[in-house]
Amino acid sequence: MPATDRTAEATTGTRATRPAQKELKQERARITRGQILHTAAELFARNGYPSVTLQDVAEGVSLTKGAVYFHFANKEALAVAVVQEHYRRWDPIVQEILDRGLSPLSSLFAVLESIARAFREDIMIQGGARLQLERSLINADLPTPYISWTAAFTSLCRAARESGQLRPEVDPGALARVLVSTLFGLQHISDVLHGRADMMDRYEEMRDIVFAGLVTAPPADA
Ligand code: LUB
Repeated sequence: MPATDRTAEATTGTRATRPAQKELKQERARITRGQILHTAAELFARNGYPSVTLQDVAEGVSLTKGAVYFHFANKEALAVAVVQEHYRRWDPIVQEILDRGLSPLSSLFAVLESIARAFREDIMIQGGARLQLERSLINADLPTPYISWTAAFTSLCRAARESGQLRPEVDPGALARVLVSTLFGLQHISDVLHGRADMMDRYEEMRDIVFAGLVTAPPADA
């Protein structure tokens, strides 16, 4: 038992400490689960789903296999959790950008740039993306890829067109699909060829080329 628990008991020694101890225990379990997930994401990102074992994950977090099983029933469950966490990571990133109150086109560019940066820097994003590539090898229901970004980009493109920042003939859904395809492709190719070192350069060149013929004028608030 860690010192914190013993201390709490020694200090008060009453039933009143029980809820606090329970919270502490839950908090420790939450932290352990997060560590397992982080290590699993690293291993999946680096080695791919088929070659990772629960034993590798346990060793990576210095836990027994049993301790890992307490949190995740099997490797499939671990893969599902990494992919779910991949998608959860986007919500605060997008929210922070929308909260800036930029014009739609500037918001869209900021979101695209944040996605490229997250693919370069965030191991959970990287692990989740590799698992999605390997989804046919994973015997579990993973969230359907690409659809949530396609929907989000469609809204932003439509707003940018309606506010006159994109040419009126731009089809928001078509542009959204092109953006998801190119972002997907550029993060993958940057990973394979350059270990993601050139990700932001590839993003900027994609943005400049894709939008060159579509914007009515560069956003004044970028
Ligand atoms: C993105 C990947 C990798 C699309 O699901 C998704 O939306 C994606 C895999 O899960 O790229 C790029 C915005």
